[in-house]
Amino acid sequence: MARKKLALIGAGQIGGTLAHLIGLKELGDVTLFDVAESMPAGKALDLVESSPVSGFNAAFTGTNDYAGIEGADVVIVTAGIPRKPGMSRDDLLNTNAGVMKAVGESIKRYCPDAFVICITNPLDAMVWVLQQVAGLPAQKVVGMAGVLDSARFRYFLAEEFKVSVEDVTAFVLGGHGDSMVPLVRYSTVAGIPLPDLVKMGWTTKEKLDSIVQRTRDGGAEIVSLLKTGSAFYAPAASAVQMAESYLKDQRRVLPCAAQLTGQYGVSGLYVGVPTVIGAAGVEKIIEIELASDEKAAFDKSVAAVKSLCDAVKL
Ligand code: A3D
Repeated sequence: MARKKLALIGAGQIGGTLAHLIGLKELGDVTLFDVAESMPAGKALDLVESSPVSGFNAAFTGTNDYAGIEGADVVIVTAGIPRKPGMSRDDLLNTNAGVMKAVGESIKRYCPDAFVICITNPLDAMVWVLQQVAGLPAQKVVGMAGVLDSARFRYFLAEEFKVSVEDVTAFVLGGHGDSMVPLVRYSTVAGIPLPDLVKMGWTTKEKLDSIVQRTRDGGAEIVSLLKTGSAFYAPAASAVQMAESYLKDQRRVLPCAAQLTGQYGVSGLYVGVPTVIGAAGVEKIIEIELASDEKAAFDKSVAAVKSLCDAVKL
């Protein structure tokens, strides 16, 4: 069986880490695309030179030509610019929307059957632009944010309870930003919901509230420590989990930014919700019941996503 092909558009911090993880997991051959001259070729060569040591079989190519993504089975998009001093949020929004336009047109031209995962910020608006421009079915275009936000929530909870991260499940809904909605009621330790753990004396409501807030601020916490750039190891691992679920038809239940068609009372926008990712892409959007305070927080988050999309000028 021929190897699958994964195209990474943007070969920066996340792009390089994605390529390394994909190689180590032998998910397929990798093409790194970037506008920075020769840089993706340099990363590709460095990565393939690690393969004899790490013991994996995968081809890596780096290119500045979009034709290199031809026939890709999976495309992961991190291309874009970070906010620079003096730049407004709207400036960033429209600069990166322009990048998504070029990326989307190239996907449409070279690999219209691909499963596309967007990571570029502001995430919920960028994945929305990308899907429209590429013209791919919405179930083949998703945004990565929920897996990362949930992973942060899970790690903080595991630390609090002194249990393995593997035994903590957590859900974070809504847009990727200050208004994300970590769902305490649906988060568990080995199936025991967090409110029950408060009753059992394992933690307090105040401690859980501060963990929820730390989860919301998770991206900013890393940015302030790194001084330059933003998180890349955990974002890359999260997108690789989504790609793997698609390529291996694992049907993992993963929170992703998916296009809603009436679920949760929302239509046409991309918002973080629990999904099932399998060979057909987003095979199911899971609509869980929300309590009135959770619904209010979700609606506030959706309003923030909508205002970003309204500000996009293509
Ligand atoms: P960085 O290391 O700057 O990589 C971005 C790459 O995009 C650079 O190599 C650029 O040369 C390249 N680029 C710029 N313009 C274009 C273009 N027109 N076409 C192709 N490539 C281009 O950033 P990063 O890898 O750290 O982060 C990438 C993106 O992910 C940023 O938008 C971050 O804000 C975002 N991000 C999202 C999350 C989420 O959870 C959603 C988390 C972390 C980072």
